[in-house]
Amino acid sequence: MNHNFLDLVEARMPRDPASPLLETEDGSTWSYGRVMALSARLAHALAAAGATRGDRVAAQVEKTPNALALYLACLRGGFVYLPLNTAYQPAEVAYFLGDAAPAVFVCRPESRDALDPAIREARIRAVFTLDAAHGGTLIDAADSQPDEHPVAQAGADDLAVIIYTSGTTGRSKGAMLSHGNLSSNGLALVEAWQFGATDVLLHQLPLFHVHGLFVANHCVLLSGARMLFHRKFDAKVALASLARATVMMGVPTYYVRLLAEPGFDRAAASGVRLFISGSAPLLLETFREFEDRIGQRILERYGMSESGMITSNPLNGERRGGTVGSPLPGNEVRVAGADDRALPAGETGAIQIRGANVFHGYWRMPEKTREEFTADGWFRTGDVGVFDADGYLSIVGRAKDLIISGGYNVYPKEIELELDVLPGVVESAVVGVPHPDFGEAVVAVVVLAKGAMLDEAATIAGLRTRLANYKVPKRVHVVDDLPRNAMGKVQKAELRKRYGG
Ligand code: MLC
Ligand code: AMP
Repeated sequence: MNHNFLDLVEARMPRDPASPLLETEDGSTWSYGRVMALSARLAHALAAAGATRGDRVAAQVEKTPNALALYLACLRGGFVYLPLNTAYQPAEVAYFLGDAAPAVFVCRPESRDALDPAIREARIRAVFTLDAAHGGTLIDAADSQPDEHPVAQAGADDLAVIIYTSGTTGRSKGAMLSHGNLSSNGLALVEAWQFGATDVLLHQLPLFHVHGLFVANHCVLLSGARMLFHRKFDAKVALASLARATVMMGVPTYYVRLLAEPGFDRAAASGVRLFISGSAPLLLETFREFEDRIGQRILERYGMSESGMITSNPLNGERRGGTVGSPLPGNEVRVAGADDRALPAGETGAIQIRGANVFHGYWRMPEKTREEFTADGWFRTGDVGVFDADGYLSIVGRAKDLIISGGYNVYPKEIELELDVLPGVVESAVVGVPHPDFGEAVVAVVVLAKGAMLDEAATIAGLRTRLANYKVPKRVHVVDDLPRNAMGKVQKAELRKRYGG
């Protein structure tokens, strides 16, 4: 049996290759057959460029049907896909290329020059471009290739994708996901949310993280459905598109922005059977306002890069605001105490998970991987939660020092390391403060050497050249001292309180 995730997709795809898979904003339709044929040509082109089974293929490209086909091409060829956020700056990309050592790198034509030092340093064998339209050297290389390519044989544990997630030490870790991980989670979601061939998903999420790449695409691909495939989220475009959609997925910011549109009402949403939110906490306030205005409850679910989706509110039962529902099939969740033993409902503890969806460790970090699993094999999510008596899980905090801004994760340590090397900075602390649009916003607090000065705007501008835009602090405050507890640890809660206004 072939456990390649694409084999499962092909087995469940509509019989007629002319069936539509996606429609872009300019109205062009891509059928299943067209995307699959392109993925075959791309798989040939990647192999011709030297990629072999298990090699990494890294991509930092705009969201286009070509980018989706590139992902599928990697599955098809047995290559390991490594997607990168388009906001990453060259210094960040250099780390990923150095760490993952891909055989092939695909980038945007306009960033090719800026990335050249990183590409050379990582000694990448083949570099291609993909643009925001339908061109690029990768397409040129694929054009003359055959439309068919077998799906590479894969075991359930064979690596399919590496997703980098930032680390508490400041170094990003590559979460290794297997074909079995993708299949089990994809099937669980199709079942839980009852995706079918008549569904039309409004897909406005970016393609380089678990939410947009897996959750959204896989629900569609495994059910023969189709999607309105938009380059990015825009509330007005979303509002105008809802009449043609049956399901929408998004991070909470999407719903906050939709609710800010006066035209967003019951009539506008009447054709949509399901609104799904995840990647960051959905405020109870947003959940309630949505229900009042639209007459539907947003379905909130919980997941992470290391495991795909973990829990979900029910499609048919009661959707409870402020909770993320109960474990998805094939997936065990426990709330554990300091001794890694399950606590009863009502008690708060560390969320730990086990199941076919859980990843196979961090790329080339066996030590780090060991630390994140308990002795009895459960993965420590770093989230803190509590089950209620009916089995609904609420996430009440995070043991990891993490900020989630507009659905993107920001690890304070990474920003602090950048701040600490600036001239005149003695030390720094980065915290997340409540933000009406992004949920949380990144704010920095720094202590300067005696007599040193800091220009806030220039500091922010400097950080923008080193860090992805969503990681850059919205404000940099200068203080005489950072508040510390008796152990000398910086009291971030105190800083959040002080700068939360
Ligand atoms: C953009 N900006 C942000 C930001 N996104 N600031 C903080 N947090 C963010 N997330 C800033 C830019 O720096 C810029 O600042 C300004 O906003 C406009 O940039 P933009 O690119 O035009 O923004 P916009 O298109 O409005 O993007 C906002 C957004 C986007 C919310 C639509 O961030 C988004 O799509 N987020 C989704 C993230 C996601 O898919 N997460 C899933 C991870 S998977 P300036 O100063 O230059 O104007 C995961 C697992 C799971 O977590 O469970 O799903
Ligand atoms: P990532 O590393 O990008 O995969 O982000 C995973 C993290 O996002 C989880 O560990 C949670 O902290 C957070 N997260 C995802 N979904 C939710 C949700 N519905 N509510 C609260 N936090 C969430």
